[in-house]
Amino acid sequence: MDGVTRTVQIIGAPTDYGANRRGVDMGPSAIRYAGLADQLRQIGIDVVDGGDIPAPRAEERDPEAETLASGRAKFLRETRQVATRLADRVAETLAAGETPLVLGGDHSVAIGSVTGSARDARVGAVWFDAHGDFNTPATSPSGNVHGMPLAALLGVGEFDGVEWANAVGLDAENVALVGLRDVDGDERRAIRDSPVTAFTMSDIDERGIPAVVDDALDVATVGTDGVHVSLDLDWLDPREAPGVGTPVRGGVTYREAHAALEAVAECDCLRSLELVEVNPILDEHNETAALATELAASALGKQIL
Ligand code: Z70
Ligand code: MN
Ligand code: MN
Ligand code: MN
Repeated sequence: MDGVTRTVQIIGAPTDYGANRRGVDMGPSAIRYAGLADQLRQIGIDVVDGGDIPAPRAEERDPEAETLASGRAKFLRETRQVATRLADRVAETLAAGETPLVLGGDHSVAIGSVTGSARDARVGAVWFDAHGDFNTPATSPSGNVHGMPLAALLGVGEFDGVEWANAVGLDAENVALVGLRDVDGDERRAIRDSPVTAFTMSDIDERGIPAVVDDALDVATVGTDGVHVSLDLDWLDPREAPGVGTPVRGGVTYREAHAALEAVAECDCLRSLELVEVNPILDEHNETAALATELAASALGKQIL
């Protein structure tokens, strides 16, 4: 992107049915309110806010959808509907030469963002998250689809047919998870059996964030046309990011997070970006949304000097 002004298109995906707590559907509003568009304009990016894609609200859902879950995945029909719409929007945005910046919503929206990003190109993915997001309806302890998007995207497990979820241009060999510290039993086995590369918090402790993120970006760029970065705010320590549905102690610090996303900018490989799991109801003075905004600016090239 050197010398070319990047145009970023903001796409809100206000879902909460993939998560275990209400409120994450307000993430797009909170992140916009924190000044996302202005902060990106200040670093010379053209910003278009494409608004929110329609997402079924809790009150409009089939009240039985939770119990009629297929396998053990709640609201798969809603997930599929939103993923399909979002995939189209992301693919159209890329076709127009713009960079999609998706605001969740719970992490189930990633099924749409990645499917769209990997529709007409070979894409790698870097997944900054406390969780593996590698459960399937059969292995999930909760039935919440936000714990399953990577499995769905890689065609692992049975999701009422996978053709709608499976990202054509994404190979497991080009997926790197970074910052794992809360993984379920069967999920752990699935990650170990998969060609994905997983870096845990122990790896970060031992090697430091620059080396780990450099390796993750290598995994995601080998043989691909670009990288999708999925940032679950629960990746950070809950002291820095309290406004998330599933806080897990022992996450990365504010400075490690910035260093990681600055490395993404440095890589000059960012194709699409998403910020998910910000829950304003659980937040303190919108600080998690503000942090998401800052980290997006770092990923898109903001420098201190
Ligand atoms: C657990 C599950 C989860 C958040 C992913 C948790 C999943 N592994 N939680 N992201 N915030 O229910 O599958
Ligand atoms: Mn996640
Ligand atoms: Mn998570
Ligand atoms: Mn390298």
